Order: sequence, then C-alpha cells, then structure tokens
Amino acid sequence: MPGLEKKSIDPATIQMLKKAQADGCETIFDRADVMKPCPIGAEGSCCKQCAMGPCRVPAPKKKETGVEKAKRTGLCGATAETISARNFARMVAAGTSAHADHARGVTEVFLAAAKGEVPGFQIQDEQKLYQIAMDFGVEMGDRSIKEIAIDVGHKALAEFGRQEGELLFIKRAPLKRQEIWRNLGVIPRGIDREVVELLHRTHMGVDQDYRDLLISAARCSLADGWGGSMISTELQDVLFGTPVPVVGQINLGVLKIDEVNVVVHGHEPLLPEILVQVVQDPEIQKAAQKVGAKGINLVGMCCSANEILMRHGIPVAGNFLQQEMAIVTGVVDAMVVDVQCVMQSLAQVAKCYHTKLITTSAKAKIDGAIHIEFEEHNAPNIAKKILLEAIQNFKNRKPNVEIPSETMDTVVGFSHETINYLLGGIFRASYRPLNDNIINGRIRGIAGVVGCNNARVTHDDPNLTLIKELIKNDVIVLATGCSAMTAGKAGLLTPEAARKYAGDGLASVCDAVGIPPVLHMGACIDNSRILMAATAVVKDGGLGEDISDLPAAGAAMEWMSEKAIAIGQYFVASGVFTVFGVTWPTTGSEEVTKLLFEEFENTFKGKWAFEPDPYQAAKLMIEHIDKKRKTLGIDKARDRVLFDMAKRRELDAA
Ligand code: BF8
Repeated sequence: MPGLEKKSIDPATIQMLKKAQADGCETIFDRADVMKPCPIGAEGSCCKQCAMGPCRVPAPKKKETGVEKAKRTGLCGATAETISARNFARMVAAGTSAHADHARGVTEVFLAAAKGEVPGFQIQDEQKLYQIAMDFGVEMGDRSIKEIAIDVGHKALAEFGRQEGELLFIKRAPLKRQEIWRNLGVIPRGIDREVVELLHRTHMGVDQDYRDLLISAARCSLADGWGGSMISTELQDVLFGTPVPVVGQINLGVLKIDEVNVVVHGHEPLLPEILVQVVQDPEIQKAAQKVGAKGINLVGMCCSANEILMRHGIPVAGNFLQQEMAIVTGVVDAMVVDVQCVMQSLAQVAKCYHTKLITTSAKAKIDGAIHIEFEEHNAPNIAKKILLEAIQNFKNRKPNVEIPSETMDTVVGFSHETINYLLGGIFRASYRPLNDNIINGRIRGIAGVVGCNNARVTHDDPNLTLIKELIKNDVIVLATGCSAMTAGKAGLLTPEAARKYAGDGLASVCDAVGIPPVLHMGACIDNSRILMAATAVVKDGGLGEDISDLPAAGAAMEWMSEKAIAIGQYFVASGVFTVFGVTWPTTGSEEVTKLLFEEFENTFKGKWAFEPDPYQAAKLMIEHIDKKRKTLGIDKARDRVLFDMAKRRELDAA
C-alpha cells in the first residue's frame, strides 16, 4: 500500500496498518489524513477564554505595524501576546496537573501502605525511604520504618496543598540554581496552588502581561519537575523498588497466539504492579488453561509499560501510536487502561475485534468500555477480576489474527541511583567516571531525548534519527517515555549498540562500564530522574556550578501532550536548552516566542527551540554542548560526524 512508509518506520506498525485497512478498521493514521490541524489553534492564536469568542487573533502580517498591528486583538482587547502566552501557560498547568494527580494517588497509596492498610503494597526500598526522610526533615533516630514512612507520607501529601514557603525537593537542586529561582521569584509554593493560580491568571481579564504569565508558567512547571513528578518517582521507587538493570523485550511481537494477552496501558503503576503479582497466582493460571490457553501474557503499553518493564522486565507491546495496533493483531483479550494518553478510539478499534477495553480509574471512563474500578484497599481482588474477564474473552477471538514477528531485546532500568552505582561501584557510588569522561572528551555531552509519538510526523522517525545522530557524535542519551521505546525497538538499548552506533569515545566508555549508549530512565514522570542525574553531575564537580553550565541539552521531537510542554518548561526553567519538533504552539506571537527562545536564556540560563528536522535539531544540540564545553574550558577541536545514506545503510545492515 503506497504511502505507508511515511506513516511509520516501524515494520510491525506498518504490518498492522495494512491489516487494519484490510479489516475495515479505522485508526489514528487514517484520521490524520482526513483531519488537518486548525492553523489558528496550532499557532496559539485562538482565544476561547470567554463566550464573546472564540476570537481568532493570528500573527500580524509582516507589513502591519503600529495602529494596524494594535488592532489585532480579541473583543476584550487581549493582544496576540496575551492570547499566545495564556494558551501556552494553560498547557503547562494541564501537564503539571496530570503529573500532580498521578503523584497524589501514589502518595495516598504510599501512606496507606506505610500504615499497613492496603494488601499487596509495602515499603520495598528502605534506603530510598531514608534519603527522602532526610530531604523532608523527618526525624529518624531509632524510630521504626513504619513511623518514618508515615511521616514521609504526610509530608509528601502536604506538598500538594502547601500554601506558602518552598517545595521541599527544591533543596535538591544545585545551590546556584536555587539562587536563580529565588531571584526570579519562581520557587513553587504548593503544587496545587501553582496550578490553581496559573489557571486563575489565564482566566479572562486577569494577568495580561505575557512576561508575567510566562514567569508564572515557569513556576508552575517547576512544581511539576521538582514537585509532583519527583514525589511520584521517589515514592514509587520506595513502594515498588528502585529500578536496576533488567532485560526486556519490546514491540508487538511480544503478544502470544496461544496465551491470554492482557495489555496494561496508561500511566499509574499501582494496578499494574498488583497485576504483575496476581498473574502468577496458580488459580489464575489454571483458569487460563481451562479455556485452552497456555497461560497469561501480561504486557505493557506507553508509560505503564515503562514502569513494569523497568522494575520487572515485563515485555512492552509498543509506544503511543501502537495502542490501536496492538488491538488490530486480534489477540489482545483485554486492554486495561487508567489515565493519560489513552485514545478514545480504542473503544471503536476494540469493536472491530474481540478485545475488552477495561477502564480502571475513577477519573477516566470511556463510553463503550467496561469499568472495573481500581480500589487500593482491595487491589488483588480487582486485579483477579480483570484477569478473569480477559480469560473469559480468550475463546471469543475472531479468525483474523496476525502477530508481527518484531521484538527487540532491551536492557533498561537506569535510575539515577543505578547510574551512580554502575559508574562508581557499589562501595563508592559516584558520577566521577562520567564527569571525567566528559572532561576528557570521550563523552561530548549529555542529551535527554524524551516524549511522545505524534501522528503528524512519521512514527518513531524524528526521535530515532535524532538519537542516532547524538550517540554517533559521542553524546550519551538519557531517554524516557515513548522515545525510550523508539530507541528500544531500534536496538539501541543494548550494550552492543554502543560499538555499532556510537562514536568511538562514547563506545569506549559504554564498553568499559557495560552500558548501552542510550539509557532508559523510565516513564515520563521519571524525567525527574534526569533532573537528579544532572544535579549529581554538577555536584560531583569539574563541570560548573549549575545545570545550565553542563554540556547538556534536551529534546522531544514527536511531542503531542500537554505534559510534554510542562516537562519541557521545567527543563528550560532548570537551565536546559530544549528543542521540540513537530509544531510550536506560540508562533502566533513573535514576542512570546522570542521570550521563550531567547530572553529566557538571560534569566533562566535555559531556553526553548523549535526544529522539526532531527538532523538540524542534533546540530543545534551539539552546538550548544560544544558552546558549554568551550565555556568550561574543556573544548577540543572536533568535527560533527555526518554520514551519507550509503554509510547509514551499511551501519544498519551490520
Ligand atoms: O507520559 S511520552 S505519548 S505515554 S505523554 Fe504519553 Fe507522550 Fe508517550 Fe507517557 Ni509521556
């Protein structure tokens, strides 16, 4: 079928797209052909804050100046700058609230687990609990784990509703960074407070100074990165274990023809963790055999997958644009979803096959799905009920089943603590070897490549191209979310990939330590691990005093969600040069875009850039890294490695 190669570079996805077409089942890839993005909304120029609108206030034409330009406002007089800044700020607020609400749920279960009230959940990483207790100022002395954990839980919960002061994890940031934030007045108070205030500011007729709005958006984003996301990652590690390297498989080939396939999709790891336990229950296995299956095959999708892959090696079916594709195989007996990045179309795709779509969050129901609500006090029984639904559905499979053969081995589980141990050894855990190798130039710099898939660009292509460019140029890549899965599917998450794809310098370090050139650090919420890793590099010394001094950059080439904007903004506000692809949501205002792309560098020492071409994005990031190396005085003349297509094919075939 012509044109399919423009939709994805992943053969498994293309195979399923062909099958979906043959089965008469519509997917997001079809809808992307028919529905084009609204150009006014795409540039952030649509104001629908009140019922006098929506007002469309597109970017002024070049020749318009003075009075003509000034006439371009909404009915209330809101300028293009105000409208653009408000829309951007609302994305930050929504993204921050998504992570914060996830974190709140985890914190509540953590507290209940500390009190021993929730079967199936218990404290697993005591070391990490002590670390958080110290950061939170919880008294330890000879108190029991239970007492300490309960205090940590209460303190964590109080971070959401805190009305004044500073979020406790802010103190983890380098001192110089804290000073920058204090001077700018952007240290978040409570997480909820920052989200509420930002939504208030962006209401009709409130904050109408785009600079003020964007400073406020930055403060809100910091309540995500150093607040909600960090609390979530840390407490999940205490509850479920801090990830250590583990081998896993990825892509649709992990589905099995002769087993009951249960795909767990979404973000919160609470129910997935219990499913991992309950799926091994002999009673459940027996029930599966009774319907003619060999067993139950639990696999993950999107960030839920990242969570249980990192901690248990549970296979991953795919990333965001593969959620419908998994159902198209015809062998998914149940898809179990909770919150975020779950497409409503799953209900329709499920109807084309036999799949039961099961919603589990009290906050997220889908018309046409079965709802079995997750209750933390009764989690194992809920998990059993869900698995039995899947088992009963096994016999309803239709004849048109087809599973792509693609799977790839991955080595994942690179938490900040694991990197520390791997580099420095268990007795002297340290980032020193990483810093030394950055200073001596074997590693040119560090890049965080994170974020989504987006049906407006070829699935997996921009992320993969960027990652390959970076590692070829000796930039070590830290990946999370759906882009980490892209790297996994392409075979970049194995130590062997270093020799094949990385530059000689990076490859030599990877060989010595036994790590892949791309380190999978977890789900999107775990981007806080990247903040911690960057801070650890600063604190180890020799590379400046702040995150903004590091030869480091970030990117999300296929972003689509509001969470991605919140994440990008907290990276920028933490001093990181951050490049986004696909589209940029403030192009309707030159002033707003200039503030984000240029002026933030003077205040936050970090800035945004928009570059949809992954080669150009790599160039920008490497130039930034080299600029930082020069400022640090560790630059040596070196060229950027560029390959022509022939060389690329040769490498891919090797
Ligand atoms: O939080 S990377 S598409 S799955 S938003 Fe969603 Fe984007 Fe994937 Fe996870 Ni993150």
